Amino acid sequence: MAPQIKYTKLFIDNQWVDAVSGKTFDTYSPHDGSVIAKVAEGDEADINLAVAAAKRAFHRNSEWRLLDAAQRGAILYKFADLVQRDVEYLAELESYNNGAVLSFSKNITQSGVQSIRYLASLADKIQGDTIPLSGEVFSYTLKQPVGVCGLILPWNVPMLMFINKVVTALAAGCTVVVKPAEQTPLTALALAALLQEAGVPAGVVNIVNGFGVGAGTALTHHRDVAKISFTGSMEVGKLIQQAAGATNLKRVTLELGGKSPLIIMNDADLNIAIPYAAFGVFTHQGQICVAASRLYVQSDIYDKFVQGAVEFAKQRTVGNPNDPATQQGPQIDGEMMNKVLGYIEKGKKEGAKLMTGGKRIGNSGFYIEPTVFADVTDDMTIAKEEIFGPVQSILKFDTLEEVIDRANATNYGLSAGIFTTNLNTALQFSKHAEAGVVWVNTYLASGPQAVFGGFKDSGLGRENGLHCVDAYLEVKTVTINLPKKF
Ligand code: TXE
Repeated sequence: MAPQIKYTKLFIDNQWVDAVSGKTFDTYSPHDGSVIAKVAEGDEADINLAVAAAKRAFHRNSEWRLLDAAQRGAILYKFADLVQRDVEYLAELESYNNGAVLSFSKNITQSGVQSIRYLASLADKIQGDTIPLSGEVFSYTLKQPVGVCGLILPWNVPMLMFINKVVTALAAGCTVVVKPAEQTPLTALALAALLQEAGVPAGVVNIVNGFGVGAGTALTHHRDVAKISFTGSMEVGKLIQQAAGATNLKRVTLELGGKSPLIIMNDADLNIAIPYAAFGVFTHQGQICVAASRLYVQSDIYDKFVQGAVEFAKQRTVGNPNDPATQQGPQIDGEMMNKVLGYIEKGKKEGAKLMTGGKRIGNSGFYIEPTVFADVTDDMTIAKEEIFGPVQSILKFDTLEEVIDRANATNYGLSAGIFTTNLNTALQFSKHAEAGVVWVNTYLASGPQAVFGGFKDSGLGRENGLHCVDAYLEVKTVTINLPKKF
């Protein structure tokens, strides 16, 4: 049974409101392409109202600003309890709107609860330093919330992205305007209702659904927005940095795409390397920024590995994300499905060997067969561009030296992995991989405690980890004249 959709309006100043224009847009089920709700479509006028509410809520005398840091944390812990209470419903709603397999959504929602608790715990640990300045002065630093933050979300893991960005910003003491992805507005709205129930004061969290050009651009160009945190495509990330530069030098955190290399050495244990390599690229239909989309296999084991990878891909069950037996659901929408199918065609045309898959499944919903290409070379489009689909591209290499250079020969730098039983090889690769995250004999292992973010064009700044609130803080040095040094 489809989960109930309770919220479809904009959430501004703790009120559910229609868009100023009165416009709505359709949101769809990726399973069959049907319209599941009409959602209020915000644009510049609504962003202006939301930013004004967030600015009021950030005033030095506001209820939010006057809370003790520990009280801020307590509200966020309450939010975690409410997400835990509704974990089944939220996971179902997420799957309904973005096509993620239900078991995946359940895991993600549950880890979201863990993330909220971790981030909530940081609220009362924000502290400055005392500074040994020369002369008869006393000097110290204050760390203060940066102000109103614009948080722009993607559609692939909308709830976890909401939690990571919103709870970090709130732990720091900021107020926020969230622009969910146009494909997946529903869980952000459900989470906003839970934040209100947890006791977050009016105006601290505002949600404006809408499109990138419109709501998104209004937010990134608004002078009263002090910071933008964005997860999405590299192209839009660069536009956001430009908007920040063209307006008020907003602080910017960007988590962009990847073209992550996974290296399989001759000495790897193939019983774990083959399943992990598949898990790394096929999880969530390949729609994850750290997807292991360039799989480099050393020459001695290449043929055996390709055979194993193909068998593995063929066994994957694709179908309705709500069916517990399903391992792979649909792509998010028709546009993304066609983009992935276009990459598959390019792979064939440019000479990669299609070993299995390659086609759309049925003509309802946006399903694609788990696809494996062998004999891929570095110059092919499928080895260079982010596909964001269930496509495993296997490349051959001979030496560690060679593969480190080839793995790093990309503008992306989000993640990398290696399977080897040689410690020295693992350490060498981990040191030289140009990536913000490196996995050894595992893949996708993560959590709120682990710093996350990219080198090069994969992003700017970091999320998660003990210091993640720093990205939402300004540091102020205060120096006081002392009549006598002591
Ligand atoms: O991303 P967009 P799309 C990658 C992946 C995918 C590609 C395109 O390769 O195939 O990006 O996906 C908002 N100003 N990733 O088109 O457009 C938009 O409304 C301000 C990687 O969905 O970047 C949405 O809320 N905002 C990725 C968000 O940006 C703008 C996750 C992301 O949309 C805007 C998703 C603008 N000019 C896609 N234009 C990851 N890093 O995990 C759009 N938006």
